[in-house]
Amino acid sequence: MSKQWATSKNGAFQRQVSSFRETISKQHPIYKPAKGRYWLYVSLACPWAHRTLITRDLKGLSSVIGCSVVHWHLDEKGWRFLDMEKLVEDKESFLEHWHDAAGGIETAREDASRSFAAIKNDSQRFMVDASNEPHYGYKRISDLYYKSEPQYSARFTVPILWDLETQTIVNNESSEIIRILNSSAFDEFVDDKHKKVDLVPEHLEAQIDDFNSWVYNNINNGVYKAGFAEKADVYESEVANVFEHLDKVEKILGDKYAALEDKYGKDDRQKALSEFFTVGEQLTEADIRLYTTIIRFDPVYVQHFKCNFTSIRAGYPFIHLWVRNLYWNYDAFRHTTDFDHIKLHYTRSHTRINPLGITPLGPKPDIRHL
Ligand SMILES: N[C@@H](CCC(=O)N[C@@H](CS)C(=O)NCC(=O)O)C(=O)O
Repeated sequence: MSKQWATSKNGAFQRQVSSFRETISKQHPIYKPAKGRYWLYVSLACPWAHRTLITRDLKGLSSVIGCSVVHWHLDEKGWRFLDMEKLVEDKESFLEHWHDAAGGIETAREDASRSFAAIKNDSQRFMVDASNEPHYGYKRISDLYYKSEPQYSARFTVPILWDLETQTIVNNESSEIIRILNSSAFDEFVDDKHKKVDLVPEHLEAQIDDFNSWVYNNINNGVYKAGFAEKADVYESEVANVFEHLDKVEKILGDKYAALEDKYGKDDRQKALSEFFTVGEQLTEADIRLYTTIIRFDPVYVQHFKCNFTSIRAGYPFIHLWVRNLYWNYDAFRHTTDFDHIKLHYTRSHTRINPLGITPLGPKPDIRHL
C-alpha cells in the first residue's frame, strides 16, 4: 500500500505546500472575474475544502461559481468522482437516487439517522456519496492536476479552484481561495445583501491573521499532527498541544460570552449569540477556519485521531455553544456540513489507522441542539 501521508524520520506528520497560487481579479492578466467561468472541486469530508464551501455560500456565490463533490472514500489513487457511465448502466439505482440530486449539494440532510452499515466503499449514489465531474467526464481529481500540469508530481489535494476557460487550476490553497471568494472580485454578480458581506474587515484583519495563525498550527493542523504521528512520543506531545490550545480558545470565548451577558443581560441569549464570535463582534474568516475543525472534533478526531482528553461537548461549554450557534443559526454552516462524508472518509480511508474500516456510530447525535 502506498503511504497515506508523509512523515519525517522522527514520525511527525508533514503537510505538503500547495503549488497553484494564482488569484482572480479585474487587474489579473488571465484570471478575470466572470460568472460561470470558475469551478470548485471539493470533498465534504475535508476541513480545508469545507472552508471554501462556507465562504462561497456566505458570499452568495453558489450560482456564480459551480461545484463538484468527490466521493468520501480516498484511495491510493486519490479522490474520485462518481462514474456517470457506470451509473447510467445501473439505471435502477440511478433513478432510485435521482431525487437526491434535485437539491444538489446545497441541500442539508438533517436526518442523521441513516445506518452506516448499508454504505459500501464502492457505492455509486449520485449527490449522496459524490457528484460527477460535469465538464470533462473525469473520474479522478488527479485528472485535473495532469490537465493543468502534465508533469505534476505532488499529492492531488482538494480544494481546487479551476478555470474553465484556460482549463487550469487557479489555486489549490484553501486559505487563499477563501480570500479570493471574499474579495470584491465577484461583487457585480451578487445582490446587495451579499456585496456587504466582508469576512475579513480591515479593522479586524490583523487580529484575524494572528488568530488564524496559531489556530492553524495548533488546532486545524494540530489534530492531524496528533492523528498521523507514527511514534507515541510525537503523538503524546501533539495531543497535549491540541488541548492546550483548545483551552486557550475556550478562555477567549468564555470571556467574550461573559461580556455579552453583561451587555444584554443573562436572559437574552439570542442577542448575545448574535455577537458571539472568535474575533470582534461579527462573523469572520476566523470563525470559518476554526469551525471546520471543531465540527469534526467529536465525531472523528476524538476517536480516530486519538484526541481524547475530553470532547467538545463534555469539556468545552463555550466552544460547544459557539459551534452550535454557527451550525444551527447559519445555513452556510449547516448546509455544508455532512457528517456522513466526514465520518466515512476518515474511518474508511485511513486503513493504517483503522484497518477493518468499521465506522464508529457515535457520538449521538452528531451535534446537539442549541
Ligand atoms: N493546503 C491545502 C491542504 C489541502 C489538503 O490537505 N487536502 C486533503 C484532504 S483533507 C487532501 O486532498 N488529501 C489528499 C491526499 O493527500 O492524497 C489547503 O488548505 O488547501
